[in-house]
Amino acid sequence: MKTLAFPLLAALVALPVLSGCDSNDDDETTYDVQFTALNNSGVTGTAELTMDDNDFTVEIDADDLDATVHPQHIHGAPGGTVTAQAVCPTMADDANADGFVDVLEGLPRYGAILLPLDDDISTQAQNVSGFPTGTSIDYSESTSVVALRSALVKDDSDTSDPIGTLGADGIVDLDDYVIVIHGTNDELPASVGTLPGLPSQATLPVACGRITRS
Ligand SMILES: [Cu+2]
Repeated sequence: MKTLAFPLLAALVALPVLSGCDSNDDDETTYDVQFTALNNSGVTGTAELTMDDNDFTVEIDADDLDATVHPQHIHGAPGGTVTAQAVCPTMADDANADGFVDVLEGLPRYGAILLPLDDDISTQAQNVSGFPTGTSIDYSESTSVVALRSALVKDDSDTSDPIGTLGADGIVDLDDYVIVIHGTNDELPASVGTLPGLPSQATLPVACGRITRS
């Protein structure tokens, strides 16, 4: 009993010291995003992403949105037509020349959804009611780096859906990915493309910004 108890006690004493070491922010990486309006939305905003040894945090501030739900994602999962860096689309990507760069026309530029920025960023599952709603976004969510890695670093189990992964050998470095904010109240012509089962108003990109390491 004595031999069993002593290592346990030693481990308990050592634990706070170890966790104290782990929580230092020496390895913190910060990324900045400057949003550009898309589809004449007038949306302005910025985002900051931070990653240290333990935690991953996303903060988004945006204004001049329409009063509706705003799905927002980190885009840029490799595969499909994105082979190197994700970029924000421009009006030059309006393939059918209807005056809108819709969510499908943007995909070749920004790639698949990597991470929905809803109320739980530890998983790729989308919780629509967890997306920001209204004319401004004041968003902050965190998760552990361990959870983020397990969500993203794996092979894509369904390459036909709009959500992609980093692959089993992938590295979580968000430099050169983008954040896209969607959702408008504008009346849109039927020519505006969308994802299966979703109205085009919900998916129309209204702002996009490149994630750039500070
Ligand atoms: Cu998106």
